[in-house]
Amino acid sequence: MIANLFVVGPAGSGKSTFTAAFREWMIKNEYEAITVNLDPGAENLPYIPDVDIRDIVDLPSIMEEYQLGPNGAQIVAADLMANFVEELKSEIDSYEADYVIYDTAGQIELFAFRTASKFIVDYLGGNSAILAFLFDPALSKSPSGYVSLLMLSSSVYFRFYKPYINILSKIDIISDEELQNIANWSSDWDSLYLSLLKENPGMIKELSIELFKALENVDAFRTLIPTSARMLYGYEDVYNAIQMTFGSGEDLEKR
Ligand SMILES: Nc1nc2c(ncn2[C@@H]2O[C@H](COP(=O)(O)OP(=O)(O)OP(=O)(O)O)[C@@H](O)[C@H]2O)c(=O)[nH]1
Ligand SMILES: [Mg+2]
Repeated sequence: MIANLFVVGPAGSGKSTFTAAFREWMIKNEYEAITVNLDPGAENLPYIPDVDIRDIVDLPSIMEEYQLGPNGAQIVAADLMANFVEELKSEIDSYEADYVIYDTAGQIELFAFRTASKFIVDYLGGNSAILAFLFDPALSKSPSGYVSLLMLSSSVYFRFYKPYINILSKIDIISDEELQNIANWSSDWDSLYLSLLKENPGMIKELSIELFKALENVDAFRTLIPTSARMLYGYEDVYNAIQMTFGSGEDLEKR
C-alpha cells in the first residue's frame, strides 16, 4: 500500500466525481487503484465502488430499527461504520492495490467531526493516510468564501492530523479570470489579504480578516491543485502531490 486517499469536502463539492475521475486517471496510467465508498447515504454514485459500506451498513434498516429520520440515521450510520473496520480492511487488503481512494459522506460534519471517523481513518489509512479536501469553485470565487473554505479544511486537518492536500474542483465552470484569482490567493497570502481588504465593508469582511489572521498564525497555507472531472484535468498534479507527501517526489509505485 502506498497511499490511502480520503476525499473530503462540503456537500456537492464533487467528492464522488473526483473519486471516479482520479481512479480513471490512475488506471489509464497503469497504477493499481481501487475505490471505497464510505458514504452509507450515497444514492447514485458515478462509479462502481470496489468496496462499499452500503453492503454492510444499510440506511433504511437503521431508520426503521432506531425509528429515525434520514439525518438521524446518517449520524448513527457514521458511528456504526467503526464497528466494521476489520471487515472493511480485510476486503480492501484483498485487492492488494497500491492506491485506495475513499469517497466520504455528503455532509462533511458526518465524516469530519465524528470521533468514529478519526478511528476509521487511523485504522484503514494508518501511516499512509492522506486527506484531499475539495474546494467548490462557486464558494472559492470570493475572497471571504475562499477563507471560509480554508478555515473548514484546516479544522478537518486538525481533527485528523494527517497529511492533506487542498484541491479546487470543477474548474471548467469558472472563468479564466476567476481561476487566476483563486490561484493567486492560494499561492500568496498577501494577495488574499489585499483582496479581502477590497471586499464590501460589513461583518463578513471583518470576520474573514480575523479568520485570515488566525489561519496565517497556524500556517494553514496550502497551494490549491486545480482539477476538472469533466476535462480529466489536474490529476497528474494530485498524483505528484501524493508522491511528494510520502516519498521525495519520485515515483513510489515504480520504485
Ligand atoms: N462541470 C463539472 N461538474 C462537476 C465536476 N465534478 C463534479 N461535478 C458535478 O457536481 C455535482 C456534485 O458532484 P458529486 O461528485 O456528487 O459531489 P459530492 O461531493 O460527492 O456530493 P455529495 O456526496 O452529495 O455531498 C454533480 O452534479 C457533478 O456532476 C467537474 O469537474 N465539472
Ligand atoms: Mg458523494
